[in-house]
Amino acid sequence: MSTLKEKFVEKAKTLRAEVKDILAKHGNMKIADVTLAQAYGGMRDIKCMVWEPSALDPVEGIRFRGMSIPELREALPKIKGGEEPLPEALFYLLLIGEVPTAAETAEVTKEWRSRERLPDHVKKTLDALPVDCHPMTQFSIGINAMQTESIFAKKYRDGLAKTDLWDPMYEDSMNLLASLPLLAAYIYRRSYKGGVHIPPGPKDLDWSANFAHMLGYTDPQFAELLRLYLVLHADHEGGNVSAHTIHLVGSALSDAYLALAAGMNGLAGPLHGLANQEVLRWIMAVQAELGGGVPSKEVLHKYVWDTLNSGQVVPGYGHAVLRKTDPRYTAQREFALKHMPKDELFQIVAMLYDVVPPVLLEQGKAKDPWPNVDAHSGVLLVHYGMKEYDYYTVLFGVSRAMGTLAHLVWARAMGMPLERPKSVTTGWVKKQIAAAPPA
Ligand code: AMX
Repeated sequence: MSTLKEKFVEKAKTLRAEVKDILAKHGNMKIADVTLAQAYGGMRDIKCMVWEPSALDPVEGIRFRGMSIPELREALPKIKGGEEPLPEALFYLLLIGEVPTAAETAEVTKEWRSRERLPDHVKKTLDALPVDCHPMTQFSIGINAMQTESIFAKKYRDGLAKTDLWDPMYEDSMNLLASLPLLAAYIYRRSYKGGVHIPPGPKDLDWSANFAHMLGYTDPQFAELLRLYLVLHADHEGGNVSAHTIHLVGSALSDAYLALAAGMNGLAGPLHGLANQEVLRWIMAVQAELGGGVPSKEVLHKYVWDTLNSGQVVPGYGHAVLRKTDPRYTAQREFALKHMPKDELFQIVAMLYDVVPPVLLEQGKAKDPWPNVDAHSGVLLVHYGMKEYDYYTVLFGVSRAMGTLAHLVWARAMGMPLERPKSVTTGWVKKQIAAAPPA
């Protein structure tokens, strides 16, 4: 058994016992009251699910197993001479709750590289789609097509005990994580590079370097960017659309492939992960209007107001939970300042940071006027030549698989039940109001 799996078995045993004890002693403790505004308003802030890999603070931003983004960038193992953490190390942290050593990280890299596989029928399924089919649609279909490989589905059919279901979920998750870069690269090359595919590289390449290689990018700095990108987008606690969907679908004992594909359909929404492509499209539109170059702050100010006045949202700004600049934005800004300070698009993104929040505050609707993760990622990718912004959410999806699959393995290990909240009708609401004592 690998170190990762062995450690997981140990940790799961402890947490199962702890939670059993907590529920026996405090199961009736109230942790949330739900208002009508919350029931009608997208369930904001209702504490009603458990998610171990990460937690989101409205002001501080995300913490992966208690660690902030700057802490992670410092502490997680890197490649020799590299500056950005290895996503494999982050996955270890998300699953186990401990920072891995370089050797433990290398073991994950080796395991993922040995498990990578894209079955022929998945390629044929993708090839049957129009070449201009949105990459996220291809990604979701591709993951569903890979479900033929599910060990969980086979074991369940054979009659596996509930307590053992985490094991095939772990195996599926490891196989999926190993193979997602192959699927994602296949989609990129068929959509934008004439279907000229690049097979996986030498086995000593780490997960991100191999992904960069299959996408067709040879600049080692692009692989560094990919490492950072894949780390930053990996998890954002359990309530966001993609994570929550993956949890919900997984709770029906659907396997990792079915659950992940469902979540990717949510990530493909413009209010969620698709915002990263929308940001680039929006920035390029203002640049095109001016015939290129960096617009003045006055021009950007008018552009932001025009966007709002036409009833659209400013992509990359605002958040359902965050109330300060997203630390994932800040990490990407630091990368840009180090590697591309003079890049024109980066300069526009930096100017938007000064222009957008005051406008959103003046408009007075958005609770969070600050940039989120999607405000910055596109310009970094364009700098290294990846201009096909329709593709960006696929990269987000490859990364998001890490946190959500770590959660699914935990969900099975903890025996988390079918999720089934209660809905009500407006008729029921009216009756409650009528029956309530006068205020
Ligand atoms: N531009 C314009 N209006 C905005 C806005 C923005 N960036 N952010 C919020 N608002 C508006 C909302 O549309 C809402 O308007 P309404 O009252 O007319 O319906 C009002 O402000 C209140 O919204 P909120 O409570 O502050 O936000 P929310 O929790 O309802 O939505 C989010 C959060 C992210 C969907 C929203 O901020 C938004 O649409 N942002 C732009 C899209 C984006 O960047 N999404 C990516 C988020 C990160 C991610 O998931 N990857």
